[in-house]
Amino acid sequence: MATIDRVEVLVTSPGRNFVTLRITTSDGVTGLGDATLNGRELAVASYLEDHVAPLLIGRDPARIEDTWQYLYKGAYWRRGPVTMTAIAAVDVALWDIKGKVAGLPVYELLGGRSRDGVLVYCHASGEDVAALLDDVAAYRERGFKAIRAQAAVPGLSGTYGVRKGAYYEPAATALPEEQQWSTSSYLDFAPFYLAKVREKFGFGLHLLHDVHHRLTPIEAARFGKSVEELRLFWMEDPTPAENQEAFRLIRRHTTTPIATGEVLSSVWDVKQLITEQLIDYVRTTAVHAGGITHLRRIFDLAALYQIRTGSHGASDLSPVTVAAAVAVDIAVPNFGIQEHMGHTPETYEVFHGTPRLENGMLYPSDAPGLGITYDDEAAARFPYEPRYLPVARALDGSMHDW
Ligand code: EZ4
Ligand code: CO
Repeated sequence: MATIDRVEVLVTSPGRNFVTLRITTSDGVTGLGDATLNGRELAVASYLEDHVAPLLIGRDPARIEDTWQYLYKGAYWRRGPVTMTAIAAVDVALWDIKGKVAGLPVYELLGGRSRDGVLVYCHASGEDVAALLDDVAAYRERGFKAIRAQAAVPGLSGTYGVRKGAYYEPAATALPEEQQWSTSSYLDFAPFYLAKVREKFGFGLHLLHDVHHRLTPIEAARFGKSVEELRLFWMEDPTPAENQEAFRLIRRHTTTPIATGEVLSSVWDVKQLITEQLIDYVRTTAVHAGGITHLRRIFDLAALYQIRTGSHGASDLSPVTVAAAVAVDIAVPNFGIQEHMGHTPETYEVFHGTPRLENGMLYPSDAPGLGITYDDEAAARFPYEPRYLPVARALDGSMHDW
């Protein structure tokens, strides 16, 4: 029996911070897992280094489920993003190893392809409506079939989701940037620009929008109702999802589909949303919700309730997570859509072999395992720097959800 011989926690910052777990077996097989928790990176690095690595040495790398249960039940303290991201990194690295040992891509181990490729949505944005429309046009030119639209709310400093340069990176400052928020300005403006997108491009593209946890249930209900005729693919995170029963109220008022779950870490965190059919798409990921093993458990529960998948895929999820996501997405029966922002050229200097993007679809690599390799020399050129996500304050100066 091969054993786990070496466990390394790799921290690098090629354009943004990434934490990666590398497990090496006694047979010399390596597996990679993403452990990046944006703005709280070193907490997960320490959890892995100080509390998980010593438990893995000497274990059988083939026993993925048992290792998952050992780390989950063994922690005693349940769930939470730091624990679930650490467990995820181990789980994904072990799936990578299992694929390499079998000589098969991970999606083959998950039952094989259910579809030819994975539909993705990209992020279009603009400082004003004209800039947003130009950005949507540019993404359509590049072949994207599904596009998320966000525009800067007039009069507010720093709206979520609006790109400044070539790449959108919200965690860009050494201390949290303070942004402004006004619910009434947003509710007046967002339906207006989403209508402009439909007016210009028609209904031949999937249109998405991220509310980013900013509204109360009744405000979210009003928003969903006001954009109903625009037939959004979804409105994302209309309210902070830790209040799962809040979605009952939104549901009573609107047929606009709802997606949520990017900040949630376990099946328990989405159980009510799924079993009461309060959402249409579940956005949990392989990195923040316990790896491939646990994500499949969530997606299988969702399938029983005709809820489809729509995993988070922002650029703070490393190319290892993109590969893990595509392996799951291509295999599960209830796939919906996959978020895809891509990464900077610096990031691709460190992570090689990311899934191929063509005509708005992602295709998994046919390499055994997940197909990602980590370039240590390149990584060493990009040392860790502290970076925080922004915070949002209402116009009276009080804290709001960012
Ligand atoms: O703000 O990943 O849908 N995507 C998102 C992201 C999140 C970031 C936070 O780290 O909401 O842009
Ligand atoms: Co989001």
